Amino acid sequence: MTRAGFVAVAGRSNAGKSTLVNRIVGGKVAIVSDKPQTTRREIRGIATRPDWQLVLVDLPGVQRPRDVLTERMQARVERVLAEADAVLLLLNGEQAIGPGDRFTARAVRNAGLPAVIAVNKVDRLDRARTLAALTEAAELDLDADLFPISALDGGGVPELVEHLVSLLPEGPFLYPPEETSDLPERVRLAELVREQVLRRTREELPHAVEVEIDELEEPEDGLLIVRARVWAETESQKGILVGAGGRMVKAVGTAARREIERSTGRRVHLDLSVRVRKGWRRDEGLLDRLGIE
Ligand SMILES: Nc1nc2c(ncn2[C@@H]2O[C@H](COP(=O)(O)OP(=O)(O)OP(=O)(O)O)[C@@H](O)[C@H]2O)c(=O)[nH]1
Ligand SMILES: [Mg+2]
Repeated sequence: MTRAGFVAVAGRSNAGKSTLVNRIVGGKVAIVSDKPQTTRREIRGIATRPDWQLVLVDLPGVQRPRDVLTERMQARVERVLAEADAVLLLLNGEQAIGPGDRFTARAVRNAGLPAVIAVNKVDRLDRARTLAALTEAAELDLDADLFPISALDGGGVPELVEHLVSLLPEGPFLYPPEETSDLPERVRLAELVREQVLRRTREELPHAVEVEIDELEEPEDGLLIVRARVWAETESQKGILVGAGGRMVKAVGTAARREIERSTGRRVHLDLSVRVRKGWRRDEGLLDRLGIE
């Protein structure tokens, strides 16, 4: 009999949730950055072995909602917790436990699901600090097993995966075994562009940017033409994204094209344009179209 089910991955922004999902799945299904609130959509990463299928639901970092975008992100977290088979609470071992972690721990307790806590980034901690982080995690008062891990180098991850699998119900696979993510191709490609924007911007800009794929064409075998729009909220943000003499948009475009080529195995022509759309984070219609539900 096989096991299969959903594990919601919750935790503060920057804890390393997307890095861990990518590590377990063995490919890039979610983009990663050192900026807060990188993940905006629920992303399912699927790992399949002969006798189990683990579907990890990578969630946006929990925070206090401040606009329609973040309200939707928060509501999404609650919905996913309601439907999962188990919850993994990921903590950033480099930081003390804060109100965000306690908020998530409460949500996990209320959901009444089997819970697991992993303390991440132990590659950056010595033994004493790892122990202190684990002790602090135990004080969250969740009935959960504790795992010290490094999503970055993979340390401790096999033990964590083995435990998560033991919490899954018996049943048939939920996705075809070769699938690693449930995102539509357009969203996946838009995210690869946004990742390159995040790498090159600071402060308010990462939050103000969204990317939409306008057109996807395959005029000949092995060639993919991608037209993407980078949305900013103000003219001055647009100026930064375009850069002096178009240098920024060019650098983003070159790096994103390489990522898309790697991910699709095709030759890619990427056409990027930067546009202003005031208040897109409050625009319900646009958020629907972008798949942020
Ligand atoms: N040293 C170290 N860095 C890590 C580890 N895991 C993640 N990181 C880094 O932490 C940062 C945040 O990682 P993400 O995976 O984007 O974090 P997240 O929890 O998905 O964040 P949100 O999507 O904003 O909620 C990135 O710079 C990662 O490279 C780890 O095990 N060790
Ligand atoms: Mg993330």
